[in-house]
Amino acid sequence: MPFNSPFKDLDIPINIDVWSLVFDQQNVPFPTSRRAMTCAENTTLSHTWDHIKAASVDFGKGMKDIWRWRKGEVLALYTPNSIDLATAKTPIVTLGAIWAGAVVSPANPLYNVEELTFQLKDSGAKAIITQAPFLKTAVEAAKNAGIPNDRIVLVGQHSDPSGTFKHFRSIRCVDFPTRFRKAKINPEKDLVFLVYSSGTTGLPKGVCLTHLNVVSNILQMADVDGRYWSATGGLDGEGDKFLGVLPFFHIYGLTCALFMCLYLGWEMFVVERFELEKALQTIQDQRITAFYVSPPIVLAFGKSPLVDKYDLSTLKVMHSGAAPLTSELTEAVWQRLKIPVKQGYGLSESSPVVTCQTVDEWAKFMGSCGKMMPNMEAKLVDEEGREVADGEVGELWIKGPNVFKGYYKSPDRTKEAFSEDGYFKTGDMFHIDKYGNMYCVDRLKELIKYKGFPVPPAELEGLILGHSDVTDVCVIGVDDRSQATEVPRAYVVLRPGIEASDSKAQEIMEYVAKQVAPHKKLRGGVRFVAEVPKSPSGKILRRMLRDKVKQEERA
Ligand code: 4UW
Repeated sequence: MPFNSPFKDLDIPINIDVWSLVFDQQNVPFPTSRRAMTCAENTTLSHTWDHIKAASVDFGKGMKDIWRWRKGEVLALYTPNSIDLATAKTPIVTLGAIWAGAVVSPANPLYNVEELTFQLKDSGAKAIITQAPFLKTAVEAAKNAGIPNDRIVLVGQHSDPSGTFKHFRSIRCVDFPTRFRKAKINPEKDLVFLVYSSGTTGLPKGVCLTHLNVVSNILQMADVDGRYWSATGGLDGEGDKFLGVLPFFHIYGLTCALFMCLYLGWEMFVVERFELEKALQTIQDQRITAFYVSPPIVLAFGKSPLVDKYDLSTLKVMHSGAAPLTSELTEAVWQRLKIPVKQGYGLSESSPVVTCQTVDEWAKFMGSCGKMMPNMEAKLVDEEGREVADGEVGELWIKGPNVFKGYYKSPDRTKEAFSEDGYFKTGDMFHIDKYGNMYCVDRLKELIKYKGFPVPPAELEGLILGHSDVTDVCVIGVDDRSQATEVPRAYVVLRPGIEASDSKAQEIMEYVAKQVAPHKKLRGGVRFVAEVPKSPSGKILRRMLRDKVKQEERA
């Protein structure tokens, strides 16, 4: 029998879009003129909730006026987190674009020209937002994708001295701004995000998330996790304070950090990227009470000697997700700092949260990813799609209002991703206990996760096959416990006559590094093999190789 969430179902409204959920709240239960987002490194740079709301409308009107923006057109974001005051900032741009009816497609700012070009072309983006340090790559990729220069827009402190590229500030409507209205959204049909994920087969594809998907997940998380926090009753009566380390170009950061904080009125201190000392300093100085992280950050808190130099006594909880977290690490942080680390699990395709531990139960069910979100239903199945017996491990299949409708312009991949009875096949292996706690034990699909960031093995294999000395290759993720992450490793078959040597391995690693974003480098190295395991139909049996490596490591 399929099982339901143990939480009480929520009444999720089907007629509200993401912008309205966040900003059109009746009787907002927190002071809106207070700081909502502050730059962790320079706290004089801060926005109130009221300002973010008003500035997002200004930007949305500018898009409609200057670009004649139409609902459903895609706006690409190619920038790290930013909130500097004098200029503008990804949260405002993101929310402004949503106000105007845009579909926002965030890209990792470390992508190179080819990677970004793929996303811009595939999504059909009509404009791109970036920052000065990323402009060169953005311009080349935009050119490849046919986006004109006047639709490449800068945010951040620097404008373009040549005047070729507009600054965010100039995308505003000066004459009669009242003539523009918020886009009319059908939350069940209209997309709010097109995020790129590797899915089960290894090549990136656009995940279509509707307004209803994202609204649902904000409300589901607000119900399960938000009930423990307060916008007003935390320390000093000010409310809880969050450290925003998750990137806003990933769905985990967008839904769980950006939208949740704005929706619930939590104050957030934003950092551009995670650096341990800066994070520790901010936690101490700003009296941070909670933050959402990925396992390598938990590792730093559990093991780094720097941690002892700071007063972290205000921190009430860390919430980890995006990759497996071991109980040893949770235990290490608890023994050392008495800070609970609870875990969540999710994927881009479910906007993203599927399960989440609560503050009450993290210690009792350590190692679990928690219970399923309200309004969700699931089953665990074997290779034939038959439900497994109670307590056994099976692939997790899910249904719920937060689960996406399909991959962008990919009916075949969409069909493969869903079962005939409408469940999305996550590609992750779970078991569930009698209380509804879910444990992620393995990954069936091909995806590799480096520090929470997806690395599609098929993409790396395609590149490596372009090396003239290589005849075959298989890329898998191997555990690097010292960093609490998987790292990609290539198993390479060399052309006859080419010697397998350390320098050849190095050469192949460098060959890949030159062509990919840094998180996709072959940090797990290159191993030479006589052949790559394949099925009779020629499909690479990555799982067989992974199991073999795991066995060797255990021996
Ligand atoms: N344990 C083992 C985990 C876990 C995991 C994710 O890049 P995507 O598509 O999406 C994400 C989403 C992260 C996330 C969602 C909800 C949540 O509460 C949370 O923590 C608070 C994090 O990363 O990658 C999806 C894939 O990442 C793996 C899994 O294989 C999944 O299919 N993954 N969380 N706790 N593996």
